[in-house]
Amino acid sequence: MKDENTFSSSFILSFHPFLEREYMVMDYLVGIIVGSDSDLPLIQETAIVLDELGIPFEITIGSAHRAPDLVAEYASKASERGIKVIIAAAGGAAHLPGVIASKTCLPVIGVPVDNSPLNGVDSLYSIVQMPGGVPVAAMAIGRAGARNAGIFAAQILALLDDSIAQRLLDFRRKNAESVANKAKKLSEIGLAKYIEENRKKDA
Ligand code: AIR
Repeated sequence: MKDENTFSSSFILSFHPFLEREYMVMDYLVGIIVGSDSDLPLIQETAIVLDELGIPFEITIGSAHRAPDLVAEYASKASERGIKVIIAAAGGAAHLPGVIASKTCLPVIGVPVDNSPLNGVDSLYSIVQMPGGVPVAAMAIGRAGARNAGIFAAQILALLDDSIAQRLLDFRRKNAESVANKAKKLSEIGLAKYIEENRKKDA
């Protein structure tokens, strides 16, 4: 097993920073990389969904513009470290997923971060308009995209892993149950009360 020191110093985090669960470096199946630490609150959505689906992941910070060499090294070595899917999130001129895709044959999922004056439309265009030959799977802007990136990574991994496939089916079932429960509650308490209760929950 390679240890972290065979990689650029301090570039790989060996723990799950949000949920404080430890994973072995070679156990990681998904590599998450964000363009700035300011993207971490959004990408936490991805971390939470991957954790819910029982998929070990690493998370780190790079920048296609501020630290291009680190990003290139991360991308070119990810596969040999056992990573199967890379999720890259960036805002503004979000070239991170595309640059990573240019340095690896692993599937790359791009998440447009909605923190710019253009609210992530710039990031979406940067991610979605890849030239033919170097694909990136572009997710929706912001929170939905961050969540879907985790689910989409799991769907790729599930092709060769029955236990992940089963967890995805359970996840879908829970989603459907949650919608059905909401519909039931709405029919029981009515529109005004439902909205009022939701408002209280969000406050
Ligand atoms: N970014 C950083 N390097 C290249 C890009 N596109 C993005 C980050 C973040 C935004 O710039 O992904 O969303 C602002 O970064 P910061 O560090 O100024 O908060």
